[in-house]
Amino acid sequence: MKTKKLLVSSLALALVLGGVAVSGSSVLQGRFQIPSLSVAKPDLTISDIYVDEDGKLSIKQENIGKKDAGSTGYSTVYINGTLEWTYNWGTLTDTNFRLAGGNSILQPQTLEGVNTVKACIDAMYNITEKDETNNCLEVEVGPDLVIDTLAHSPNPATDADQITFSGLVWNDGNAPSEASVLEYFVGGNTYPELISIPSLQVGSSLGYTFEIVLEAGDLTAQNYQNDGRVDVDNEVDELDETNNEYLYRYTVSPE
Ligand SMILES: [Ca+2]
Ligand SMILES: [Ca+2]
Ligand SMILES: [Ca+2]
Ligand SMILES: [Ca+2]
Repeated sequence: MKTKKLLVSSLALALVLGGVAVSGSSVLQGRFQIPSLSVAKPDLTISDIYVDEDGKLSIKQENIGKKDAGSTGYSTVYINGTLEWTYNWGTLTDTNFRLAGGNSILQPQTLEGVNTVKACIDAMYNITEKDETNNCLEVEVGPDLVIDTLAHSPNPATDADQITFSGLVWNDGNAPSEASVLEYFVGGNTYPELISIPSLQVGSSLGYTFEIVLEAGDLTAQNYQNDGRVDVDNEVDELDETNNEYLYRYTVSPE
């Protein structure tokens, strides 16, 4: 097999060299058409869809090809299966996405809740591209609150310690979340602690850390299970409503 490949490569090289050597001959150029194999083309794509920190739907248009795309073209945006906007590129102020290696963020309007957004670039097929199959992207956008990183201090704790429970609520989605309420039951308590969680941007580093402090002697020595539930009143429509609870087990020992 190696020998065969080598032979094919040598033949291709010979053809290329032949093409260069006889580049003055229109007959041979027409027959081999070697130069067309290496012609650079644009490759337009939608590389990301999200809602930004100001609540605006944001669509990243890019040219990942090696050649600028022409100026005539259209992009379309669908919300939940309905065509909402058709953009004529000639009306856009930022058209860096047409340039090789360039990109632009298209922001139609603010968008709340959970929505399926589909965007297509070169939707009317005006541009010949290296790859015509990567021009549309569909993404479900919305917030996703999660409760995480539950802990207690000191750990291990005794029945003579003041115990601090802590945890992190953060937004694992791709859109900011509205304000919500966290319900946190300590041990077998009948009534939960209710903690107001502010509007959260996307990312664990932008989450909200809460603390609940119990006085020494509030918990007797035994095993416990705390139960934390984020967005307990379901004020926030989320990409995932099934990941909002966290059970936290620990032991309080006798002093
Ligand atoms: Ca493309
Ligand atoms: Ca195209
Ligand atoms: Ca969630
Ligand atoms: Ca919810």
